[in-house]
Amino acid sequence: MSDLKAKFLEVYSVLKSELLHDPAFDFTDNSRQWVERMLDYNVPGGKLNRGLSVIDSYKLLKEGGELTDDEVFLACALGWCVEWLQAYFLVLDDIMDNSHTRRGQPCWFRLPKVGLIAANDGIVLRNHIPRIIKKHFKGKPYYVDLLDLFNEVEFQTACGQMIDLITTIEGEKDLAKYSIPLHHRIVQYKTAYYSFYLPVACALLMAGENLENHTDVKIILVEMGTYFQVQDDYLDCYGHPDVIGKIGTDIEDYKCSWLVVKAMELANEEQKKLLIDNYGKDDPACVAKVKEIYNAINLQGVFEEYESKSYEKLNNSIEAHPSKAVQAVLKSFLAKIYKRQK
Ligand code: GPP
Ligand code: MG
Ligand code: MG
Ligand code: MG
Repeated sequence: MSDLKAKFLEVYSVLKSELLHDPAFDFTDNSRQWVERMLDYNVPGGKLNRGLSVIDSYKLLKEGGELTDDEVFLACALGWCVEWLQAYFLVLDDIMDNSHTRRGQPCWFRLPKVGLIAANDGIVLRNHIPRIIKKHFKGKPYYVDLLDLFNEVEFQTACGQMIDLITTIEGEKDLAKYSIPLHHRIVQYKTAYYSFYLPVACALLMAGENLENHTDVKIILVEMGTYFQVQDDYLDCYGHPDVIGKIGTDIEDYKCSWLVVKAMELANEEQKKLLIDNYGKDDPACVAKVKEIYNAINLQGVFEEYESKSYEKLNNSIEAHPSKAVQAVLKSFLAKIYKRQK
């Protein structure tokens, strides 16, 4: 494990312990144990890319100067706020998507003792973020901007999740309405802002920057986030559950996935009809039929081409950016996700 990751995990324990002794609530042993178990199950078990990116980005923005212990702690705390946000979204997303596993274990709501208590746990996770920020950032000149950033990004994500869900409404199922512009709109909001823009925006605020001066960075990060969610859609079908830690449900859920949009573009009339008849059914035979068509039109090859084109395009946008420090932040991000398998 890298030193940075070890340090990051150390800060998790500090934040957890503070939350478990939050004076605003009169914890009993039982309720404290519940929160601790809920946090350990849902917060630290992922790749931690989003959280670690806050620290990486902050370092790069400081252009090589050593960070003080205090700066490292604060960057880690903000990184954890992003991970807490992610945990909150995933706990609720898994209920909404009727998923089975996450990060190699049953989804939290699938545990017999948990069930729909998970919905409230999601709310608790969400409320931990302003508590962490208040404890460690109140009094900083960027405190209000930080709270505002998290609120803004959460709102955009919730709206993205809403359109992801309402496009699948039973009775209005029409694959012909699934298009690249619709897909782009969904993934920009549901994934890109919180996964890509938010960590860098946190680092920019910590570095004393005004976010209004960085809309060019935001545009590139949102494009990168779109590419990341196309990979997620691809891995939902073609990733190995043991590697990605989750079992795909997009076909069953009638999701406006990049794969089905491309499939509808490339399929012949007969294949289109088969897609229409089999997509969105919770039946392994129907799912297998959809995957058969995906293979027949070589969607994997189409994805690989999309992947290298996106990489090239993003790289060009990054190299056109005037700041070398910002370029370094964006390049390190892109390198982390290019051709990812999980
Ligand atoms: C990813 O979609 C999007 C989210 C996790 C945002 C959820 C937002 C909420 C407001 C709950 P996905 O369903 O494709 O992710 P995964 O494949 O990991 O389930
Ligand atoms: Mg979802
Ligand atoms: Mg999901
Ligand atoms: Mg997915």
